Amino acid sequence: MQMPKDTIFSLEKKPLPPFEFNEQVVRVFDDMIERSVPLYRETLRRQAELATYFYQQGSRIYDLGCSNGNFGMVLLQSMGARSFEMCAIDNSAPMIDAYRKRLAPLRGGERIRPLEADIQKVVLENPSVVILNLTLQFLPPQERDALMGKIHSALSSGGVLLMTEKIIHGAAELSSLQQRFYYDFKRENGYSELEISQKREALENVLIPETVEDHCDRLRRVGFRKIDLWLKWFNFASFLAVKG
Ligand code: GEK
Repeated sequence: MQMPKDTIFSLEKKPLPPFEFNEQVVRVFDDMIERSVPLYRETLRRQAELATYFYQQGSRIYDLGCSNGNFGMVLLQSMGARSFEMCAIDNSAPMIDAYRKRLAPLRGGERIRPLEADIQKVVLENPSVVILNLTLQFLPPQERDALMGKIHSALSSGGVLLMTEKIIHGAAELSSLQQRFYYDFKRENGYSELEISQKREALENVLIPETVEDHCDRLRRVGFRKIDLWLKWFNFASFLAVKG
């Protein structure tokens, strides 16, 4: 099936509303994320392999900010016939609706349960794997420690947190260099100057990125000791953190 193309910011919008995960975004989400996040599919594929490796039988996987379920689809492939339980959470009703529709025809899809909820409020029950992809960045910075602390204390011993974030660099010059390569990447993927600048403006104060050091400091602060930055592309970083 042809994926609907993301043209949300192709015409000038005045005033420009802040970005939100509404029905319009959900309809074009796969095209948007693939053209906006470098190495998106590669990251999900390796995370699914890591999740399969770290998953402890009888425990749960949580995908926090699961959107329409792209991680879940790859996880089903990676797990094969193995039994597992995943709770996939997002507070956008149209995202969860799209996820449920996608799962319904899949054999073994009942191993995943999509849930419309706020990741800051849910109780995490017995997780050995937590996925947090491109979602912490949408929480107010002062509320991030609480979520990460909750994840660390809920994880079983030997459990893993897999997290991807858009980042900035602490040195202004290197931050601009990262931005430059990122906007080139978006141009290469067919986004116009207007689309790039309107999306940037719509995300201002909605998506607040931090540095790699900020993330590692927080991971340590909440109790993680084994931390790896396993993938980095200019202003995108994927971490894994194992609970000792
Ligand atoms: C992927 N992980 O495809 N509670 C629940 N969900 C939230 C909250 C919250 N407090 N805040 C934001 N979200 C996915 C991509 S997208 C990233 C994640 C992007 C949800 C929000 O509704 C959206 O679906 C998701 O977090 C962020 O790998 O599109 O840039």
